[in-house]
Amino acid sequence: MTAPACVVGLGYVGLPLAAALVSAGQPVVGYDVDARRAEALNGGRSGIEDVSDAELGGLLAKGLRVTSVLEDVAEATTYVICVPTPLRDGMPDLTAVEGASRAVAEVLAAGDMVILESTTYPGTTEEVVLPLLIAGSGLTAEDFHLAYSPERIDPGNPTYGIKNTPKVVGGMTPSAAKAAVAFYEQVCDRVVTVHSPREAEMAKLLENTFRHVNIALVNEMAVFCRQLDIDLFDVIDAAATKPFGFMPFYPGPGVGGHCIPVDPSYLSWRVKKLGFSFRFVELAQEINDQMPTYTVSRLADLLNDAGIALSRSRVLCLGAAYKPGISDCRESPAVEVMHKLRHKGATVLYPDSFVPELRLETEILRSQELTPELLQLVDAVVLLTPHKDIDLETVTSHAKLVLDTRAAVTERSASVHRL
Ligand code: SAJ
Repeated sequence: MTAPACVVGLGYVGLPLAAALVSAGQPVVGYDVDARRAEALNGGRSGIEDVSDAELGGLLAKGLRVTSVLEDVAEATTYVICVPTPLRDGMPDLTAVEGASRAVAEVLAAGDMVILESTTYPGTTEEVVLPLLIAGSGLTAEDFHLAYSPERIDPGNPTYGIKNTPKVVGGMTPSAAKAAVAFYEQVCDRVVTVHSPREAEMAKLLENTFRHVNIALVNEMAVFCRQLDIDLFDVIDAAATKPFGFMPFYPGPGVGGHCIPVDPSYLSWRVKKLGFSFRFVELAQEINDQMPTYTVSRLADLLNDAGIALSRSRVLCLGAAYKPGISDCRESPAVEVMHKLRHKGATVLYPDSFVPELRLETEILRSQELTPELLQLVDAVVLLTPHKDIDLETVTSHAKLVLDTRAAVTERSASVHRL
């Protein structure tokens, strides 16, 4: 009988990993500090879009159990830590990682393996996790394997999942790397070993900093291209015809989610501790952070051209989630734009079939049904998150004015304007 693996933290990273492992025949016991989360999962309620309730039911039938009682995971021999690493006051917050490491240390036994997946700054595995595991278990570093492997879950991605996304692994020792590779080869088609946990930690930060900086580049260009009367989306599509040496990124109303706006700050914080400033990240953050404001000012200009004051306008914001196809509103630029519009006195309505309701300060807004009547009622429509279920034809045929921040509308029209 294969000893179970324990996935610590059953969120958008841990649950898909647990699902892949169970489906591959690896018994899994999930550990989550939130007893209600454990109860919901054992009751077949996933709460994660990438794992349906039906799929969860199948996993439970195959023996998956989730617990918030530490002793229940003592028999595991591999512990994979998949807990959040947010920012607090602009600085890395490793509270969850430290808590998970202390918990695992209590049940860690000689010969076990611990793998950290949470995105974090280089050195965390060796300088934060390892000491906590040793202190809490009474073991030495030689008694167990420790590795880092960055999560590469892309919520809502229909093409790439755990199986076909290469997995990067860095072990504290060659034997730790070997054990981690064998573990992930159960569920990943390709596992890539790097020199140590530091290179693996840095690989993830490079991936997301690369996106962050390149999105900022086109965001900054969007502002001056507008002044030059140049359609930057057109320019990017033209540049993207070059089959080598270019990768398209597109401007937008801002950068949301819990990866791109957050991960690069983990790196810039660590670099600052060395006495350097990571200027690319700081500049990119500054540019991306001002895009919601730019979006509102662009709308104000368009309304003004139509003789309407923003402060007395009714604005329909299409899409609230931070990207299409998901319900996650964390750091969503669309929500930021709605906040700013309301602060300017505009009346804000929003349809988003993925987000039934939204708290904006003290008010709860409910998602509206996107109808021709609603489109005709408002002074402007801002297309922020183009979910596939938004009928753009209906929007462009009934709306007086559309600010399309994502160039989702391809047909040129006098009433449709781009960022
Ligand atoms: N965005 C732009 N312009 C772009 C691309 C994105 O404004 O050209 C905005 C999006 O609208 C969104 C934010 O940036 O608000 C983040 O979008 P994202 O496509 O990067 O999606 P995320 O945040 O889900 O990022 C995840 C990351 N995956 C992991 O960290 C494991 C990232 O590494 C992936 O590259 C990304 O998915 C992906 O490729 O979809």
